[in-house]
Amino acid sequence: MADNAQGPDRPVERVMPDHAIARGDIGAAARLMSDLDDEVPAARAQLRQLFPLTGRAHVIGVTGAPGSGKSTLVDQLVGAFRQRGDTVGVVAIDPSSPFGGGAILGDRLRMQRHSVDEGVFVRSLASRGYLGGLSRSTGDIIDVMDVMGKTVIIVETVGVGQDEIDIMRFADTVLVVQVPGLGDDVQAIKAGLLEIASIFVVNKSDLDGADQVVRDLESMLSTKTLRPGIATPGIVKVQATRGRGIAELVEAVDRHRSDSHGSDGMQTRHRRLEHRFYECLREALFAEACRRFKGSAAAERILAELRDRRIDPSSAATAAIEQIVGWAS
Ligand SMILES: Nc1nc2c(ncn2[C@@H]2O[C@H](COP(=O)(O)OP(=O)(O)OP(=O)(O)O)[C@@H](O)[C@H]2O)c(=O)[nH]1
Ligand SMILES: [Mg+2]
Repeated sequence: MADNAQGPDRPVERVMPDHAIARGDIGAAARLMSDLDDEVPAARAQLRQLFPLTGRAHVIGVTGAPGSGKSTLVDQLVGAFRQRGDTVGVVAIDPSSPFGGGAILGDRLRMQRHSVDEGVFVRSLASRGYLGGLSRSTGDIIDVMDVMGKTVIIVETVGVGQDEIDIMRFADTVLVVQVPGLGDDVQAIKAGLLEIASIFVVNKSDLDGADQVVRDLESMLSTKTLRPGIATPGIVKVQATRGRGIAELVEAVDRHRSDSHGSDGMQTRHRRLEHRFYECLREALFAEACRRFKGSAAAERILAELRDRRIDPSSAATAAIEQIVGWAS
């Protein structure tokens, strides 16, 4: 934790709010998370105040196909990080279970060996119904855990869809879990996953075909041209059920972590923050534009022209913008 406190994201002159959550009040942290979920306005204001306390934790994203062993792996990682003195937050995102049953219950059971450990805080999030708000709630929870002083935060999410890729934008290190026996295709090679993977974890190495998965990944990585400045992802073979390969994986995470504290990593962190800013800006601008436009005389006129097909939607939008902010484009 000591080295985190001096991390590159923390200029010394930053004013640090004193807050119960930062002093270790777990109940206050849990309450803030629920209030953020329920969109209690005071909760957002509180998080705003706490923002200077964020940016210290190392955030690890874990993604991969359903059943690839992500939760088993996370459980092992929690054990390994705790053993060497890290404090750990876990965010488990479950896309399928409608009532917080199913997989989440499974995760809870698996995590039970850590449940009496004050150094571990687990929060499950059912993604059903969030419709795109998922990455914001995940970001909120990560921020609160960061304020709690967790030195490592692990986010588990199923490898499907855009949401998952967005969520991975919060992670400093992204583990993409692969397993043998899911067909010929290397499962990761959905567009985007290669771009976000820091380390490929080949799990279930006790099953036939694990070495083939490693070879497939190696050959894929050797032919793929990565964006400049992006390191080639490492590959680590593990058997999560028995903890085999976990020490090597932790080493690989550490290596990636120290690399990512260099100037490239700093840039990535800054880019991520800017990305969050632009997301907020887009939402706020759109809401403000609609507020000004709807019901105005200009809106009546522009929408009537659109309905008569005298102008197309894109020109109507440009005309609306001119009205709203006086821009011409
Ligand atoms: N043979 C073998 N089975 C494993 C290994 N790791 C996990 N499993 C099993 O794979 C199954 C799924 O494990 P989970 O950890 O729940 O997988 P998950 O990716 O979290 O699953 P979802 O969250 O539902 O997507 C369980 O039955 C595990 O015991 C492994 O290394 N070898
Ligand atoms: Mg799971």
